[in-house]
Amino acid sequence: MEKNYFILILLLFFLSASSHSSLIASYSFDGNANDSVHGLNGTVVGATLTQDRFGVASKAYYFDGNDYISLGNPSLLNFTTDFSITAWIKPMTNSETWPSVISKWTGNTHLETFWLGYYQNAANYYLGAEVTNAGYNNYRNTTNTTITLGQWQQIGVSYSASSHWMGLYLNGTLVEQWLDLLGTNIWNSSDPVVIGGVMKTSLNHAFVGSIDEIQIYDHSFAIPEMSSLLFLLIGLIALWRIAR
Ligand SMILES: [Ca+2]
Ligand SMILES: [Ca+2]
Repeated sequence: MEKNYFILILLLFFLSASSHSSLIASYSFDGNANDSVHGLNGTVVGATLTQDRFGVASKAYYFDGNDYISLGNPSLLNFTTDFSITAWIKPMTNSETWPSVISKWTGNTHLETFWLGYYQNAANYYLGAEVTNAGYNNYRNTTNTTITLGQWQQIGVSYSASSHWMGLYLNGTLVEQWLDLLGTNIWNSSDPVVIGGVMKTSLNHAFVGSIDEIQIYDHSFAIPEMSSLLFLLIGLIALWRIAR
């Protein structure tokens, strides 16, 4: 009886663990803008190959303020509930208030389906992200954590519709999070996902600097990991009880 219970718990744990290994697209930018997961290859418009964070040539892209890489509008990137994005960036001096690392426009004025970038206020550079749900625009930026110009750093955003949660990450650490996002399903559009700006009728919020290693997931980081840990804990307790 206890053995069957333990096997069930192990099964649930592995199902839970496997359900959030859903990397949708990965761009190493090692010589091109191809996606190694689903072939959602980017179209490079003006961006040029540059050194990555290890100083290796032609393994990242540089954007000079009017460049972008379009991923088009593949259905795999039409997120409805949860998503996460990470990217390495080396931002440079930019007169734009909200330089955009990756985004998708809703087709309506200031509303982005999703957006990851930073906010410049005086000489401070706050990490920022946005998700627009039907009827509700959710923009957040960090208030304590800042990013640094002229230096490589990894940034990330993770969003869960069911938890109304969004978290911002810097160098692998969750630095600020919110549990008060409004609305449920993401307001999607037929506009393209763009790296290095927001494509409206023309390029807006252009990024200046280098971008590398973009990874896009169709799940939220925090919530599934918590449930996996819970299953792992229950599994370990079951194992302990059997061993006793
Ligand atoms: Ca690279
Ligand atoms: Ca250019």
